Amino acid sequence: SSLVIMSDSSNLVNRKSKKEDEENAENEQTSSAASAGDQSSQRAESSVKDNPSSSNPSKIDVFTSFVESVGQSLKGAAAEAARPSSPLKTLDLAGIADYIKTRKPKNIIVMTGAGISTSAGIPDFRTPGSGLYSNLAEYDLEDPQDIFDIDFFKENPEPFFKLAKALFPKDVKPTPAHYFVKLLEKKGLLLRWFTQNIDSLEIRAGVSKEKVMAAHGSHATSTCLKCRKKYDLAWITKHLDSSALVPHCEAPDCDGVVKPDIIFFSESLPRDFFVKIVQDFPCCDLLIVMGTSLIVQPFAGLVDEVDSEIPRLLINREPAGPFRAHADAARRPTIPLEVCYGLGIKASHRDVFHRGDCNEGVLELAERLGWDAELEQMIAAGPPTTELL
Ligand code: CNA
Repeated sequence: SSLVIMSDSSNLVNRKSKKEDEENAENEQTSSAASAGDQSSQRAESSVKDNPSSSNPSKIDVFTSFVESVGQSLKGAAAEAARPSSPLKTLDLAGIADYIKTRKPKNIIVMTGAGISTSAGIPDFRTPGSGLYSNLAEYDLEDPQDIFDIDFFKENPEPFFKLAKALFPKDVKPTPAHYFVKLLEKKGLLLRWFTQNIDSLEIRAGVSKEKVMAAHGSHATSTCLKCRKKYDLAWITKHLDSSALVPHCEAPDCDGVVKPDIIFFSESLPRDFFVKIVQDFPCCDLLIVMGTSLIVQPFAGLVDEVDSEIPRLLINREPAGPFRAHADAARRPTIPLEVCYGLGIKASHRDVFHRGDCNEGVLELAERLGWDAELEQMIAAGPPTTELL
């Protein structure tokens, strides 16, 4: 992936991995071979029709339909052979639980977004009504995304700091979904947790710092945009509580604006993020995605970095990214797979979309795995640390 800066894009559905392109190329070869077969059957048909010695049209029809049906069977068999067999018995949480129990993946990658923290009281961006983008009227912005745009921030930081009070609430607690990922780590199954969130709840849930890749930074520290002096969370929180809305640097003769170390649109992502992608994704043996609209790039594109045979699970209130195709195909169960392929709706053999709340989803998965008592114990015990990233 050559994407480096953070951006909001809605063309993810059209983004295809190299592997998928290769698969499609194979499918195209298969279908062109099949259509070559069609052409030869057409040639056979026309040569029979052109033959003046042919006196019985009904025999020609029988022969033509025979050739066509053979062509169709060959085409179907080729498509069947080209379709990889599923690593999952069923495309649901039961199938994922069975995969974990029987195939014993040890390099699980988890990808999360703001939806994993909404039950902790932190609004997400895009949920209609409660999401931050639905509640920006008071900020008088032309585009809601301006509030997280670095160039806009440099000119007018006030809207961001007004919103920061809602984004950085005090005393937030990790959710059951956060503890589920901690449980994966405890069981030695977590390779990495790639998060878009800036709330540090991954660390509060007790997950080791080296297991967490905070792709969009964290509000745990802040930096003066002028002299680069660093400030901690206590310092910025004190400012957010004070009447002076925009925090200014306290270094002598500086007075620069101090910005929390979260990545804004058009800013580069941490170098470590790209290092971790290259290190981790080729080894991933199960991808679990939760609480994200998979719109912000380059993060959203990571779902395509796992091998094409690796199962991918999305737990979310709505379908997102490549899981949309899966949800579409499920809604039209009467359409045969080949027709789905023809429409560009690629029914997946390894994607599971569980529509619903993240907490409810992980609790069901934990129950199916026989981990529910352990998970409930962790939730009841509460955050094991007050540490941040
Ligand atoms: P988003 O675009 O707002 O999408 C959130 C997704 O989660 C939506 O598809 C919702 O339907 C879904 N959702 C919301 N609540 C739940 C729930 N309880 N259970 C299941 N699904 C739910 O947010 P993304 O994370 O995709 O966008 C990336 C942005 C959001 C990143 O840059 C973040 O920094 C930013 N953000 C982070 C936080 C945080 O740190 N908690 C809060 C708000 C925004």
